[in-house]
Amino acid sequence: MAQFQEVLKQSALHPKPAGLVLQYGTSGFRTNAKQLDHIMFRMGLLATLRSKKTKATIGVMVTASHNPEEDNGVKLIDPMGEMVTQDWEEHATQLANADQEDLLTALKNIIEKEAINMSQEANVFVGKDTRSSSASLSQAVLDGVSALGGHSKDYGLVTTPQLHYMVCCQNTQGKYGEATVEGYYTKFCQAFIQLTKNTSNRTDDQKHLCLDGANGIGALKVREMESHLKKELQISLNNDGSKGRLNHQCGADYVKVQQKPPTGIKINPGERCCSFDGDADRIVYYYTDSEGTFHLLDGDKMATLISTFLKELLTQAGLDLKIAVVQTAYANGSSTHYLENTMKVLVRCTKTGVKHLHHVAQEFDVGVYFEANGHGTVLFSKAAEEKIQQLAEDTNVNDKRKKAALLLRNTINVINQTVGDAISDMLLIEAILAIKGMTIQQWDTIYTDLPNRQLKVKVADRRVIDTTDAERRAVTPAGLQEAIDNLVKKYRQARSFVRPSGTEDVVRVYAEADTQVRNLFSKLSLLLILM
Ligand code: 16G
Ligand code: ZN
Repeated sequence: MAQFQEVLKQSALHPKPAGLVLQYGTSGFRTNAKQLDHIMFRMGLLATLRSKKTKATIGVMVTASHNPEEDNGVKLIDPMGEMVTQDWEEHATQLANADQEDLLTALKNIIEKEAINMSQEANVFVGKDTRSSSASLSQAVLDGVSALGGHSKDYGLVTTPQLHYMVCCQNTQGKYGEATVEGYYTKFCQAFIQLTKNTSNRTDDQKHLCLDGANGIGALKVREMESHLKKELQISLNNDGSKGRLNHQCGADYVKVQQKPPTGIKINPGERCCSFDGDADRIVYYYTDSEGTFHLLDGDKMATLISTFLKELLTQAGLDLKIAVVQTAYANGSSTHYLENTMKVLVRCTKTGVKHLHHVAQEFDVGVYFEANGHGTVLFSKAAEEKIQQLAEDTNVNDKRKKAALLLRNTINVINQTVGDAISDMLLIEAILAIKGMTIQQWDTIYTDLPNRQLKVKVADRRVIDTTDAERRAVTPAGLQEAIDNLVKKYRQARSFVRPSGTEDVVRVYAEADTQVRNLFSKLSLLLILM
């Protein structure tokens, strides 16, 4: 077929370096940008096939998130704006690793296996972050799409969650919003303004937020969005990309891992600050107190604030909807304890990686999911949205219930339900703090984090560690979990686990305990070295 001839011709312009093997990991392909040209072309091909298969628009995002500038990566987005399904991750890995001369065979295998009708039309949305390599790499994706005769729309510079949003809008015929950057700002900012409009005692201090844009795409997009906020949120933007390097000593990942503010930003004591990561799908909040001590409010603190707010509104609205919080093993034990025992909210734990959390959150009427690292959102079931909508329109309910229903409706509209979104999460958190008249310090004292430590260990083969129970227990190598258990039980409120990383060739070690965490951690490290 002529189509395949074109693929062959075009693929010669995007050759695969011999011997290079890459895997579609937790967040797609990610490595040094120099190794990715052929991957991008092939993901253009694969997205086209996925579009034909699903008869819907598919997204391809070129980004390496919080990785250093010299890296890049690519992820596929499914029709409803969610991560591509697991079977297709396997197709992605196969296609990526086929030798140049076997590319057509690999492609045809997928077509056959998935019974794809090649005459079906295909549409692919493409977006990219601000890395210098992103321009040519996203062009390679576009080349891949056109080689298979697909139609593409290049959104250029967008955040990862913005591209997820576009895909969802497109495939729901605009019901979720308009599939443009302008449509995105309008939807989320309008909802924010509605939510904050009756918070008359909100002071100027509460309207002011200090933001670290990680010198990335998020900073650019916040600038574009600002006028839509009509001064209801005044953002002082740092690390806007005009001087510093992407993610260098700044951004959500740096702040979370280092447990300190980004370098070079002047923060006044008590000032409310937040950091985005390099593609703006993660956010963390923080402040320093009058003694100069740094306080981090991570994904767990956000999940707690948001779920508490939603639970209160559901109760006021008299709606019997099932709400749950989904966390990973990295969630601080204090947050889980608070949610389960004080808030009486159902908590579920899943494996690391957004797709796992998203999937479990879909099981509930209202599913709040957050990774401790600041990636998270809230999902509302269709039935829940309908009940809230009905109540908001009902003229026969009392003021209290009506008010709660209206707040819930606007809360739904300020949330990007397709994926964790730093911009949308920021607007949601800011709205909740405004409505509750709460300072960041008050939010921080809802519960106190247990001291915790994280470490990565280089081992010969990280796959020797196999885990179960949402990565909280090691099954192999034999004796490891037992040794950890024996250590942990000597400390109060202690918990520890090891798991192989899904993004780096290392094993990650986590431990939390009361004041003795340092002691526990050094013993754990010793244990792993000896294993
Ligand atoms: C990826 C995941 C993130 C997870 C991290 C864990 C997505 C979009 N991102 O960045 O959710 O926390 O991997 O990395 O799923 P690790 O396996 O190396 O600890
Ligand atoms: Zn990211």
